[in-house]
Amino acid sequence: MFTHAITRKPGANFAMGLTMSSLGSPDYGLMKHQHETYVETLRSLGLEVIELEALPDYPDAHFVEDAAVVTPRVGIITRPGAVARRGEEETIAPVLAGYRKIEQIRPPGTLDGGDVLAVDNHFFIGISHRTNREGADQLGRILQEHGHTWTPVPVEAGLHLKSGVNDLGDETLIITRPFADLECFAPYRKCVLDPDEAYVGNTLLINGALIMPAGFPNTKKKIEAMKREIIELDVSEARKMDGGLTCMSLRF
Ligand code: CIR
Repeated sequence: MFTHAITRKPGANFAMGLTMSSLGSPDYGLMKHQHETYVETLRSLGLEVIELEALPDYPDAHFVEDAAVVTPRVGIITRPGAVARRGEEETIAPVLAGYRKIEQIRPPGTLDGGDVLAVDNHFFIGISHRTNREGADQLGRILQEHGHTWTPVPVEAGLHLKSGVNDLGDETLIITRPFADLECFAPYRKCVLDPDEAYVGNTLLINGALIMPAGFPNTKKKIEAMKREIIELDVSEARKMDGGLTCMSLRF
């Protein structure tokens, strides 16, 4: 059960952040509104939300998920793979220190929290353009010291591991086809995404309720069959900046 979340308000310059998407330029007013709705949704699911102020020097800083990994036993401050984002993590450390013993990823390791998927006590760590093998190994060692297990996963497409695979509960994953074919995910049941709905791979499970991006009817139908509570949120503006539902909070 999650009881807390850390979020950060998007800054007025959030459109200056990194993006590979070609969905057009995002709108600040709409982003603010969508982010507020997101925070309200987390609160409505019983979480105490610690909302941090925007960081003008870091236009991607509202994607707080990348700055830390939190387990029931430990909080790990990352070392973001994108140089432009390095420094965001230092602002999360003092906040998380109020809730968890803190560990840290050190150079030459790089790691983005978006590459870390927890399924119960097991952690899948993506090796991507942002997370290198050294960063994954460091995180793996820390997790093991705290009684968790882990597996490295190659991320060949998309920004992060969690851009394409997330936990739906009951040993079921929502997953894109390339990830579904990997041996490490063989033990799980799978909701495999149609290629044109791959963005729903970034779906967020909070205490049994599933928050999914709005506008993906085929996947919604598949998930409805699982009898989950579904909350659809419009995250169009975060998507234009390569972000989504998991990226905008740290849950613990
Ligand atoms: C970036 O490229 O770093 C941001 N524009 C998007 C980060 C998304 N974070 C995530 O998926 N965990």
